[in-house]
Amino acid sequence: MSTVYNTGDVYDKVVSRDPDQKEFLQAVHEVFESVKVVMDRNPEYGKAKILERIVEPERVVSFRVAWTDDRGEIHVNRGFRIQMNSAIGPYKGGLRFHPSVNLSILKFLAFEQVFKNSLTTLPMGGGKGGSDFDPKGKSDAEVMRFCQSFMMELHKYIGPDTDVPAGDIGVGGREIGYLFGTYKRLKNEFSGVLTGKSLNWGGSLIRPEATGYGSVYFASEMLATRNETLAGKTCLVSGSGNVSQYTVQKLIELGAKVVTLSDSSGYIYDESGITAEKLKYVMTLKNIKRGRISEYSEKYREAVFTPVDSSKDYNPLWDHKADCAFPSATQNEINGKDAQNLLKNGVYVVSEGSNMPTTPDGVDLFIDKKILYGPGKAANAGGVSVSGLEMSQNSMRLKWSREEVDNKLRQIMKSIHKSCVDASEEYGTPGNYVNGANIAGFVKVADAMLDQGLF
Ligand code: NDP
Ligand code: 2IT
Repeated sequence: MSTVYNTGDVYDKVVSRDPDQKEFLQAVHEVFESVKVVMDRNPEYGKAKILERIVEPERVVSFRVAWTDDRGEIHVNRGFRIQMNSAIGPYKGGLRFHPSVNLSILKFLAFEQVFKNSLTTLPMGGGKGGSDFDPKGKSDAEVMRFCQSFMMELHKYIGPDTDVPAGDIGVGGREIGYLFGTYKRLKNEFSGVLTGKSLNWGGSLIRPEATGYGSVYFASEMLATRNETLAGKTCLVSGSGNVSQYTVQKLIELGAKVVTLSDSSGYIYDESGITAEKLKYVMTLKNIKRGRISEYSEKYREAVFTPVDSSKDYNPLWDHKADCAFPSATQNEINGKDAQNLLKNGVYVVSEGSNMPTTPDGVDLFIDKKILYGPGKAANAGGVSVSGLEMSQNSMRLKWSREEVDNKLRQIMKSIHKSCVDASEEYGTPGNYVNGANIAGFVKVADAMLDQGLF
């Protein structure tokens, strides 16, 4: 079939506009590679310049966040909100507080979010925001003052039918509480403007668990295509925050054995397996004491802690015998060498809890070897899905039970899995969940953009 539209030219233009935004370019490149065939089959998308429009945020807000620490010293951080695409619903996506936050990272996350949210079956557009503020080592009062200052500006741009932020790295229940309290005061309105709220003031049951549980449900769906389950499988999990904790919880429940966890200082390897009791310790350590994962091996002597060694070109966490890997920390945490190590060690299931954790050479290896590889925008969509369900409950002013929300989450993950499988088959690359997720997510948004005229 002749190419009626040159995706490569559009990509080159994106590069020439923002040559330094490497994470954003990485995310765009992968989606463009997948949807080339869709552009070939649907000339109307090319004519409407869907790709040129979809890479350009509808709006980018950047603002100063000034706040005082407990000693009265003034600090200035940067705040952002990327309102990427509202074709199928209000902008929706998390806020990340981490010193590495910049426009490239937030644009990549917002871009991924557009396709992820489209896959969820719920009416949500894509957005992302955050700050280069580092919550580590800050007191609750400092975090509160920062969140108040951040929302003083952000509130002008969001709303329950406009843009609904939630958590991401460095933003959990505590931060959502401070942000919500400030929004409520500024607008004199109690609404579903944020998700991830606490249970007694508008939050949904299962939202804290949703990303981790969803990533495990996605892995189960992939394994079911080979008539297998997670029972008895050995699993590597990275990170030790929200996503990792509930990934481990669900894996234990399903009879799998988890042997690793990490944070930015290093990782623990516990060959005997992380039990429910050990996980409870990790939750207290991380969520209440805000300690380091190295403390795990001080408490449980059977575990070995390995500090980060930046002179190594691979992460030893991914170099252990296992069946499954659940990267759940951050972007580009599995490079080509790590991917090789995973394959060498027998890993044949990778379900991405974090966003874009695998570098492009790693992705290519997983696809070449035909392992069960679930990319983040499909595998970690459970979090935003239950955020969508939180929005529904807020609008209806009622509350669903734990079972109801968990069943809906399972159904959504099943449906995302099916969409990926169907799209990958329809477009000639069966079993390739990367193409499946990108294509299925893209087509729905592209069609909505066509319907709504030029914007
Ligand atoms: P948390 O802040 O709860 O935990 C993040 C974990 O990852 C911590 O253990 C942290 O270690 C580690 N980490 C963060 N940055 C780095 C880094 N640069 N190098 C090494 N380790 C790092 O965040 P979440 O669990 O919410 O998010 C984890 C991932 O999941 C992110 O990629 C996020 O985008 C993605 N995600 C989250 C969703 C959610 O609902 N929360 C939904 C979908 C995806 P340390 O404490 O030392 O910084
Ligand atoms: O990356 C993600 O999907 C999230 N951080 C969750 C977004 C949300 O709105 O719940």
